[in-house]
Amino acid sequence: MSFIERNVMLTKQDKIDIFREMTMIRKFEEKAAQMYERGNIRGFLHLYIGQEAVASGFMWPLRSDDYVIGAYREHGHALGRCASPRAVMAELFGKSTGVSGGKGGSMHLFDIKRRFLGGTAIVGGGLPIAAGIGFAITYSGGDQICLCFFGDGAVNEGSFHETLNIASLWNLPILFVCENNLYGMGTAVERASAVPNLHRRAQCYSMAVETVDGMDVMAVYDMADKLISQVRETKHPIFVEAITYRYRGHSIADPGTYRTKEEIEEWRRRDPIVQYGSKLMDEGTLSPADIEKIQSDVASEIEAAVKFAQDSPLPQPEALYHDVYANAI
Ligand SMILES: Cc1ncc(C[n+]2csc(CCOP(=O)(O)OP(=O)(O)O)c2C)c(N)n1
Repeated sequence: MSFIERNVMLTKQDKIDIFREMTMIRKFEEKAAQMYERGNIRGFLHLYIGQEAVASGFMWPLRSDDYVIGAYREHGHALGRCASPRAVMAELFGKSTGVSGGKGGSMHLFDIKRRFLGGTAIVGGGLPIAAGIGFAITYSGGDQICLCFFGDGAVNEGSFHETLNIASLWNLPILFVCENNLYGMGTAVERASAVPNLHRRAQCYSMAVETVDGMDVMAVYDMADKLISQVRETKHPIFVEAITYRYRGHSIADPGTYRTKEEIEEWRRRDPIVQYGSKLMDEGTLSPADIEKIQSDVASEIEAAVKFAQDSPLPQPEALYHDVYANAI
């Protein structure tokens, strides 16, 4: 996992690292589900399985001083932004060594060193925060951008419309990424949105809009590389809709009976990691043995993360009074 500068062609090692990162996100989540079932993780747990190409493809072209904000399905974003799997797992376990000191849990991952300014449990809640970050960048004369992830459900929230309006009016350097996984809890997009082509909802705020196949990591990377530099240069926001799919239910408690097995199978056939792995094998970047080795190395790293989380202490009661106020960015 690393940051690269824009317009640098992906090297062979970058491509391998992207594959490794997507594998890490997938296996980390599978392990988190298991840990939840064993009672090591409490509260809510929203899995990102199926959407890995969006997190990896969008974050790979970012600079280390750019900002990222997620929503509540944000384990993949935190890991893609280079947060350590140990610190993310410890956060899920509610331990003091977690990215948010064990006080946030699954929906409130936060890593200031990597400028990952959090998940948020409120649908659409990250958008106004992104506007604040964008304004702070502009006000301080910086050339960073803010990458803001949210789900299709957020497009029906007032905060979405207020944020896009002000971001366009004030020329805030934000790339809005809607991860359209076709459902908000159990409700299909076309049953919730009068205009189901969600990018059209953003068009009326006078900004460029794009759509991308969120199951194809290289398509996402190319789009992200282009749009991130465009936002950086023009200081004007852009909206992109990534069409993707979550294989699991809305949260771990949701059996997902509102979708047919056939529909899920259809999307699984386009699995972003399998597709990308085949492409890398076809072009000779990876062999089947390399893929197996990556998978087993990642599995060992995750086992170590679980052990670290298990062995870590719970936060002390006085931690309640820490991290209440922060310095301005
Ligand atoms: C303001 C607000 N309304 C309702 C909820 C309850 N809620 C939690 S998740 C969710 C669905 C959101 O779906 P989407 O934004 O598409 O994200 P996805 O689950 O697809 O990642 C809802 C309605 C909430 N957390 N916040």
